[in-house]
Amino acid sequence: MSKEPQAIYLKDYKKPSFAIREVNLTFELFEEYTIVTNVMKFLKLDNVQELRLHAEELELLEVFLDDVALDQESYTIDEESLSVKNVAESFTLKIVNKIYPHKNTELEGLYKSGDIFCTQCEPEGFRRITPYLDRPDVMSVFTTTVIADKEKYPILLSNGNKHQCHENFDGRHGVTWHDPHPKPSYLFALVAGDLGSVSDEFTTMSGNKVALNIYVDKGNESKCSHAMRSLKEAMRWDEETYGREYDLDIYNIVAVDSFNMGAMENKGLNIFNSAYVLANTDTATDANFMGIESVIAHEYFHNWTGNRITCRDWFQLTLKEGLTVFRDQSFSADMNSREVQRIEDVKGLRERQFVEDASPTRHPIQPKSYISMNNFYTSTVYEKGAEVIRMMHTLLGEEKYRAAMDLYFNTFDGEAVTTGDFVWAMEQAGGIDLKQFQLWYHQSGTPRLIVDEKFENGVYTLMLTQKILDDVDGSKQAPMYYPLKMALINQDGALALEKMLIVSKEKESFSFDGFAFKPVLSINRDFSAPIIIEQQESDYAFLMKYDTNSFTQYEATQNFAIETLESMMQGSKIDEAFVEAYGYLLDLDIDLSYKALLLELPSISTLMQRQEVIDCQIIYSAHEDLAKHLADVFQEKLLQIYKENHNPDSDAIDAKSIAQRAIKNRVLKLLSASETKEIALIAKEQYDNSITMTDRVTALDVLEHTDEPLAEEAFKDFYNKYKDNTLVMNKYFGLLSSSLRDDILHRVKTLQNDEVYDDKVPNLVRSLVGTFARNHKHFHAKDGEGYKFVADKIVEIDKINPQMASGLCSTFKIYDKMNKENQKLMKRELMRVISTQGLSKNSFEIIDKILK
Ligand code: 0A1
Ligand code: ZN
Repeated sequence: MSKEPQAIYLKDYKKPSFAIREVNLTFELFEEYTIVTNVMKFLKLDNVQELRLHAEELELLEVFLDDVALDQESYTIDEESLSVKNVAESFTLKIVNKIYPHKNTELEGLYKSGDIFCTQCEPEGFRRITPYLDRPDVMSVFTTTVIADKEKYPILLSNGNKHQCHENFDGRHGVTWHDPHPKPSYLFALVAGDLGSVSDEFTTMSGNKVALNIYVDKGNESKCSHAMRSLKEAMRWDEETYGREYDLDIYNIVAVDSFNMGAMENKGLNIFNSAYVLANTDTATDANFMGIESVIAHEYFHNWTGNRITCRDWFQLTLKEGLTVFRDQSFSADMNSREVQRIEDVKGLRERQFVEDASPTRHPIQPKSYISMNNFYTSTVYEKGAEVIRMMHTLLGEEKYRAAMDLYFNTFDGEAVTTGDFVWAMEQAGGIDLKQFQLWYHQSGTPRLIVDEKFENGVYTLMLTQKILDDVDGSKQAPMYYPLKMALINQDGALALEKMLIVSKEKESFSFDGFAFKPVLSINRDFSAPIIIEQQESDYAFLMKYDTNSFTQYEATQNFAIETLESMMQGSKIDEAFVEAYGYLLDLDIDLSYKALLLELPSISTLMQRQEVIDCQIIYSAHEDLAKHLADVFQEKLLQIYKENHNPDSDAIDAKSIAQRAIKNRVLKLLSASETKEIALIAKEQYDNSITMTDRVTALDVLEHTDEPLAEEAFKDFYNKYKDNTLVMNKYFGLLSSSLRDDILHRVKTLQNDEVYDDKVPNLVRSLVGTFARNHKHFHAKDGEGYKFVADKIVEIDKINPQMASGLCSTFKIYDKMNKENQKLMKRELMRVISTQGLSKNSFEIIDKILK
């Protein structure tokens, strides 16, 4: 790199010197370029002479200050900005500039996804469209006119309400949109295309009618009904749960195929990765349906938590993201099974966030500095951020939490605020001091709690010690404050007491008396705090039977399996007590989705996280041995569960049908560990006859791991059926690159040449290369070829789309926990990538942290 990229610090935050009272934008879209005319009304807020606007990769055509054309001496341009000298107290600036959307492969700013013009402005994409004060604390009223060829782009959209249509003589037309709600530039959006659409209507609680439209590629209209249903449910839920209603006449959603993330909450015009809109049972799995419901709701909920009240600066990102994730998780829990939702949320947190929090890229949910803000759309900011909101919800209780949210909305509506402002509202309405609690915003790493017990003279004492971690830079951190739900269960299985403790000191103990025998502890019920419990001893088999909390019952099952696997990794034989307990689970008559979770063995990644020095090979072999043993011992029962729940003719997506598919596919996967022809044939039959994508995907996965010729036949069939459907092809690539078979790297390399694959489409990169980099067996192969392949892809993709490339860099973040041999191989590749000429600041930032 020529010059090391510079970090930006929260401590350097300064208020803006100018306000933009209104902005009027005109976009003239052409195939080869776009002309943007930007008229802004400024107001000076403090005593400065110069206005400095953000501007990146823009071709400036004209600048007018209060209608007078400026000569080149009156302003200066550099790589990041446009500065205008000697400006008055209030003035109008008109800027005309040219951009090239069809060459924009970064997918930030205005770009083309296939034939559709679309935008992505969060966090700093707007400055790649036109010069602006591109920071979230500058909020303005936008009026936007989009002009384009009428035949090619009949649909022209922007934020707010439709204001006016314009007909031109030359085959071009235009539409003007007006958004009355002041907003920061990151919420700006524009779409132009020849799109199909599905429409509906929603009447808000105060009787306003809102037009709902989902725009998709023509031919996909029939795949929008689940998204539309989810949107209406979300709108109703936010009214009922938070008293918040929608505030424009129209709510538009547009699905595009090339998108860096899941979706974006632009005011009144959400832009979505098509993977989170389009679904029918032939092409989408049950998990996809759930994902759509949650992302549609997430973006809708942002209208209040993000758009009406936004972030003062990007360090406050968790203000809107943690809160909105908590809201979408609560919504999904209300729509589906509360117990399953909680376990799924925690699983996700541990798989992604705990790994990040143990790595050199760890950061507090409110980071202190960044080089590229794009790198901070992390699981920490989102998922740990949601856990922090959830803890406040737990501490306050439902009623006070709702009062605190009302106070937050009433106090800060229309403003750009900080996480401190949010906590203030929680403290005021909750009547609680959250000073120590606020450390959750500023400290990194997953807190650990060492749990010891004592039982004497009928008194049970719980002794807790917080293990305080240092920050990444070695600085000391302090003990945390959190709610810890616990229960004590009598030896006969009866619940003796249930309590919420407040943990706040480095060392503290809690005593409970009146016990004839030592009770069994159930700790961190509902996962009330996002911490790691270190317990010397526990009776997991007992808790699997008697714990009344669905989360800790699940936890006991996982912990028992982990204990069993870890002793196998040390050379012990399989613990038959675990096998017996697993058999007990098989017989339970409980909700089948929950049962499917109980029967799942801990993931490879869970076991990796617990190793001091990681060696994947030992984990894989213990995992395979245990699965095979369970499959052999319980074959008959598993087959019976499979048969009872296999309904090949049903593609219903109600809770019961989804649960039946979940349990059936769980036992099929477990049975496949025995690698018998019989199971392969069952999977093949499931592939051939089922009518849902959920069943087909599991069948393919099982075949891939059990029977090469049958797998080949099924995959060929799948390819031929779906090669024209990119969303389904993502599954195809994902299945093949997650395979544990020996020749995988070679196959992944070959798949890059498939006519469907394209390095420019983020979903495809994620499903082929991203999945491979998470295939621990092959990524960490001892010949270093896995690392080399991913490093080569990082270098290639970094030139096209730095945000995608830095996502791939993150897969190296367990570098410092790997064994010496793997570390050496990883280092070689990381050094090669970081010394690449012209490497983006996105990739630089991640690799630099890993290597430090
Ligand atoms: N705010 C969106 C996520 C998002 C962030 C950045 C993007 O591009 C760089 C795109 C989307 C959300 O939370 O849904
Ligand atoms: Zn969000």
